[in-house]
Amino acid sequence: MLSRILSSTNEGKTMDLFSKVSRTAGKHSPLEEEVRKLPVPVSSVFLGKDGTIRPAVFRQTDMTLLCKGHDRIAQVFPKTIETGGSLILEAVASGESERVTGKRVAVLFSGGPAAGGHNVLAGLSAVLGKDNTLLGIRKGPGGLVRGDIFEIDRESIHSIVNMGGFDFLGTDRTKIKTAEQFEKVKQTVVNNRLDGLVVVGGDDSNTNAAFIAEYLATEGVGCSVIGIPKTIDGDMAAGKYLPISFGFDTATKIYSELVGNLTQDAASAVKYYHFVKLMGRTASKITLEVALQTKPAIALISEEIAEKNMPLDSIVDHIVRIIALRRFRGINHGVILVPEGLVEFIPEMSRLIADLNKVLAEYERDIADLPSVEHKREFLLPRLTSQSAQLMASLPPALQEMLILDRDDHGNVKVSQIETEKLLIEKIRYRLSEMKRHTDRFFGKEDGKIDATPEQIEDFKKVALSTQSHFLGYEGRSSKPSRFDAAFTFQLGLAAGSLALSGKTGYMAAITDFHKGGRILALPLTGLVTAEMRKGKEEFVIEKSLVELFSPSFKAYALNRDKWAMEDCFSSPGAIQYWGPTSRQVPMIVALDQDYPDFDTFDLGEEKQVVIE
Ligand code: FBP
Repeated sequence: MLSRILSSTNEGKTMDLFSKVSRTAGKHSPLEEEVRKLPVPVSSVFLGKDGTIRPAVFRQTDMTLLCKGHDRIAQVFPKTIETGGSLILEAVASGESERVTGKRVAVLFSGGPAAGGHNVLAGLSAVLGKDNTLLGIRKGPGGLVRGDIFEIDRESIHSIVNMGGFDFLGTDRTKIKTAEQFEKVKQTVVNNRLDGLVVVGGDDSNTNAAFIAEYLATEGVGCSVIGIPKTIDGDMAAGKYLPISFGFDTATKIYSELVGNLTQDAASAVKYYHFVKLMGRTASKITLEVALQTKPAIALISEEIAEKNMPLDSIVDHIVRIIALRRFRGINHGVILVPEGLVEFIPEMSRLIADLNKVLAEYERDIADLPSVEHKREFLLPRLTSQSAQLMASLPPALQEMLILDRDDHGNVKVSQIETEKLLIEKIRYRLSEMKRHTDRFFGKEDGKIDATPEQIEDFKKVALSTQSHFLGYEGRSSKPSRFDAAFTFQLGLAAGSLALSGKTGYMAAITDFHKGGRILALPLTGLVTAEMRKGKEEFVIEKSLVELFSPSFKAYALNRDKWAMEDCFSSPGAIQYWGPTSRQVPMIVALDQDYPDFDTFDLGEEKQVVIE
């Protein structure tokens, strides 16, 4: 083939195209080359009088962040609370104060990738400048324990500005929990003469950061530990002080594009119901954002299902009812959004999972030694409550297997591997066939039944549900960051670097007021901690921020959903924009919940090219 092309009459032109293809290999697509050059805004608190980037100074405010059960938490983190308390800090420009020099700050990624991680490194590098050293820790907290660390040079930073992924450093999900692990962390810090450690992660990773900060302070090691809020799930947030974590905006824009395309395809082909499971682990924030952007026929919100105590059968009834009513209006297609963590919120399932977690924790060793999932199932069933055992036995074998599977290092059920969308499809098919066979049980004027004419019932009997299932998750985590995430992460890097250089410890860098210049804050990590059951035991962890049913974003969905269910009024937001009027959008849930005047213009300071001196 190659020789045929080369011998073509247009040889010169063909060679040109060939060399173009090899030049654009790897991370050098024409779009990426353009995105690398995009300017990133910098808040004035990080700018010196001469316009160069300088560390900001963090001052105490009168805003406090107090966790639930503060007194108990204070016993777990006495050192951190003694030095930092619960007061929030705010960044101000340092003016022309003396430059900090000779400091060594290391950074690691932790947990799942999220768009913008590389700009955090760019921000750290920019604020540390030539006079301090930035080091990278390979493969997450595990790398910190192993001491897998290297010096990051400026050239490398240039190559990753505005680029997606976590591949520059790598990541993992190691939970630092044993005395031996903490001792090894201390060795890494001491051996590498670290003055600062920046942990880029979600709730579990920032829990690690809080415990490391406390440990190092107790051991008298002067290394500041700073967290950065990362996760596509959006659950690492603190209301008005930190409306969202980085990565959420990019991921939801990608999912909204894809779901928007599916709504368009459903209305074009007029034959499928698309069941789309959306990542997000426990919180349904991603599902809510995508629903607001695309207007699907149904979006299940786990937090509402838990609040209403809706068993699986009621969820199935709810979906089937909408499918029937749409059919009466001549609509036999649509898109149904299912949050990844749904199973954990269905009351009977959540009881089963809690029960399983207890038994799995109690018999951890015995279960680990069993050769197959089947053996594990046989071992577990008699040890569960009779209700749980019955439910477990009634579930499809694949789902049973997923529930038995090992938890991650932090004790989370691996919900990304549970095919909830398929479970729902199976149950819905069964319910539809029941409805066709026993129409009088399901249709009629009585409460809870579907009101339909005899003709509609006859027509309903002809429904043949055609479904497609999808899982959108991993494809949203490593994309090039949206303009919002690129700006957000660069400034989080500047903030974390400033905090580390000034020796503050046990804080998380945060930004709020995305619509009016951005306010740069430092939140005490201990103010975010709560007690939670993990692997059947109570543990102190950073509290997940879930969808609140009284929030304006949920209300906006609840007010519109009946219309979206009964009509085909979807919207298709299209691909992420890097230029032009729609490139400056903020997530809808942020704009709604924080009462911004619109979604369209984030403002995070002066527009300035990233300059790494
Ligand atoms: P983080 O909270 O670590 O950012 O992870 C987010 C996430 O993408 C979840 O939405 C998902 O449940 C999980 O990671 C999947 O984990 P894994 O990459 O281990 O399959």
